[in-house]
Amino acid sequence: MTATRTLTARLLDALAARGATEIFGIPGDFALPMFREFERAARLPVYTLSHEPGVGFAADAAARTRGGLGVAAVTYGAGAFNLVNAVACAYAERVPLVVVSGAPAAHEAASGYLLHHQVKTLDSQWRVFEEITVAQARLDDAEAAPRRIARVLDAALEHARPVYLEVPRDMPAVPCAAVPARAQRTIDAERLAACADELLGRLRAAARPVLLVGVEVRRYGLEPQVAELARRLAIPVVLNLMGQGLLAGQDVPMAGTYLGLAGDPQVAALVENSDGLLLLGVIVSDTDFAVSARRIDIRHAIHVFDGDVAMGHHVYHELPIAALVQALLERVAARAAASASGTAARVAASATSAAAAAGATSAAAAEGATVAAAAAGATSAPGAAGAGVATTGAAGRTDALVPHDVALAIDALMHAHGAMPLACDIGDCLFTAMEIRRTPLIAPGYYAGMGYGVPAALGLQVATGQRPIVLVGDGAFQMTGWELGNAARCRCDPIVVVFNNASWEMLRAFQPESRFNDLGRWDFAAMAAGMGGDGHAVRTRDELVAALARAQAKRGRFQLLDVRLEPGALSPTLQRFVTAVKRLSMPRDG
Ligand code: TPW
Ligand code: MG
Repeated sequence: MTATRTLTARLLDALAARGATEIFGIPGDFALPMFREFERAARLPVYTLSHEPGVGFAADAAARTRGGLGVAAVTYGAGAFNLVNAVACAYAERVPLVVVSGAPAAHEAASGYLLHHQVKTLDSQWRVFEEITVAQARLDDAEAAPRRIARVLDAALEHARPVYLEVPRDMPAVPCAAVPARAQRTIDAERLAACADELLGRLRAAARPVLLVGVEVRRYGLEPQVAELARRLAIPVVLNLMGQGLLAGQDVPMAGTYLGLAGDPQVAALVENSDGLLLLGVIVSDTDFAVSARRIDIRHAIHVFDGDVAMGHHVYHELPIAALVQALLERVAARAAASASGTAARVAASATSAAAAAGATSAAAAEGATVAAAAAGATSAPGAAGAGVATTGAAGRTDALVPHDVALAIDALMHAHGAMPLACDIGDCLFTAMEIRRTPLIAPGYYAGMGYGVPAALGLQVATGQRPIVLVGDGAFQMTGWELGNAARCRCDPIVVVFNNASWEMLRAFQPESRFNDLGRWDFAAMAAGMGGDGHAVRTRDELVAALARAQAKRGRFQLLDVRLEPGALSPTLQRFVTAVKRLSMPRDG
């Protein structure tokens, strides 16, 4: 019945055509007609959660992990404003999240009354979202709707950023024509060729080239291509905090994660001493780059980001990263095939010198070495991680659990049972995640908003079918942990590891004298049953290992490990991070 398809059905078709596989949402009276049409159309399943921040984080995680659009549907005012922080995070971290908000109908707007949920003017909400989205449309005209929907959804994918659609409540069921398919952008072939040639020229001229792979590579679905490019270039490959987990499924030698002074010194030397640093889709933020011992000379760096390619003082505008990677692959492959002394071989030769300059044995030798091993100053390969749980212990340490034990135990679990994706919150759990060996990870590593982990895990599992491990602090769990009560309805059974230190420990680390960072000791293990899961209180390393194994074996209910940590026990990575930040950004305090 194509002729009578509604505006909502057309919107759902367009979302599905651009990769969306579900909607997360919470209705309200301005959104009820839209949600009714969601149900009638039965085009994409709707997962309702408890609080709009959770809706936003779940939809964001669905987009991050599956690729394509994530969709968050909310009501006007109270619902949409509750979503603002999650959309801001998606904007900052480049996630194509579609906000679909109900809204008053045109005749209501003309009534002269103040409408409930209205803040200042009826457009206040629009203006707030204008600041944190790259395209907006109000679907108040059935004839214009298909074009507007296409423009907005295509912008989300093109920029990998959130967009905003407002659906007045008299519109969801009106008949509507189909939304045009995604338009292919034309790219200036000459500019692309010039850029790719110049980029390779700079890499070839560098004695110590390094490839730092960033989140855009994931957002544009380029991990296989970039992995192939990295293999052909044969230069050291590193990630940063925000990009942790990238290329996890790819067969690429990885030198490690760049965290400035907080991370592996060899990786830091590699990046900071590079005279040909290719920042491919990297969000260059203070989290990793400001805690460096040596300022990175950005004039020597090549920064591919947000549609632009900057090399020194030279910028190529409007070159999508996908096209650039393709152009590079074409060039490197052709020359490598044509001559043994082509680009790949020459770049490979310089890679060896880069590694030597940095004091590393070779990029290839770093392959397989875990971040955990690097952080612990150990040399164990992943295969030894299991043994590490039982035997690793800092000198003089008691049996009390420390965050790094969680990293070791998760390494061991994955070694025994295969990789699982991580959904991580902000707090020491994120720094501890850097000590876990390569596995896919989602976390707001740059925006750094708390409350992401648990709802993101639901989004991840709904969108991909994979069972995640959540790493979350007690403070962050207090914000959004209750969304676990929706896990069963969403057919999700994450393993949730709560770093329960009765503290906002990361804040305490920066300012130890303040008592306001004390939290009560909440019994999260006891709460799990009330939300439809199983809770396990964990106090020793043996209990941790046993509880993880039990949790892994039990499917169908979420498993919560309430890991009781002593306040003051930090991961080695957070310890170094705090020292570095204090040294660099608060020199007078230190
Ligand atoms: C939405 C500021 C950054 S880290 C932190 C706060 C309050 C403490 C985290 O406590 P938690 O983890 O979860 O117990 P841990 O390991 O430090 O003990 N509000 C938001 N986001 C941020 N980042 C803050 C406040 C913050
Ligand atoms: Mg805490």
